[in-house]
Amino acid sequence: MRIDVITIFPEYLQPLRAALLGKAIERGLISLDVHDLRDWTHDVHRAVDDAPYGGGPGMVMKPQVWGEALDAVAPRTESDEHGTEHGTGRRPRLVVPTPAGRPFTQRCAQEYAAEEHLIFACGRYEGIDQRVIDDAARRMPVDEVSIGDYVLVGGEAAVLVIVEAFARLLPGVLGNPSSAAQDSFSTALDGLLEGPSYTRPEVWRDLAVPDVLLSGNHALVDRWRRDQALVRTFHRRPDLVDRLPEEALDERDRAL
Ligand code: 6GU
Repeated sequence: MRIDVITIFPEYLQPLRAALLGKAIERGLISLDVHDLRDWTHDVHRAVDDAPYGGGPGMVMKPQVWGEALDAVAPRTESDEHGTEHGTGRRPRLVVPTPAGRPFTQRCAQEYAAEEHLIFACGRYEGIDQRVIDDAARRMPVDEVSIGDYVLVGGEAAVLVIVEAFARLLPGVLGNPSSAAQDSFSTALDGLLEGPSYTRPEVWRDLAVPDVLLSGNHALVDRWRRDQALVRTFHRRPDLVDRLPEEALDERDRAL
């Protein structure tokens, strides 16, 4: 998979080259290019922002600079100019992190893991001139996404989060692929939160591991884990329980 990130703080994306993702890059599973937005400015000040039309606080990122940057990173194709059918090459998807975006979820992570080429456009200040997004949407799929109900200074930290979320789903990135299959929000868990985990020793600071986990009875262990997932989700994320499809709960679940 190819990943491009456009930002005014390229050094902020360095953590993507560390640890698990760094390994995936070294092994050629992911190619990562981080671009400095200011490379596409033409003035001595290398300005990327300007005052908002209509007034108000903050600055807005200029469309001309972003337009050139996106043209360079996602070159226009024949079909963009002539409206002809696309060849075999799939269009990249443009992802714009913004607190005003649609919620980024595990489902989005799964969708991104199936893409060939993702481009991340990191905005700062009050955001990017909307025409940049509208223009890009004329030739590629564009997602404006938020990673939660809080405001960050810029999209960079969100890109770290989003890339980490989908990259671990790529074949060969995780050492043990079944760990992703059993995650919180996974289909195996019906979208519930994962329950607690334990390892040795059996008793630690007076706290014992639940007996059932030592029983060797796999059916009982599975049932217990399911109960724990339900109880935890009910307490911490009642919204997730409400959204469960009727058939996701068996009689035993409903009794809890
Ligand atoms: Cl994706 N970007 C910014 N700047 N702030 C956010 C966010 C994204 N998600 C939540 N807050």
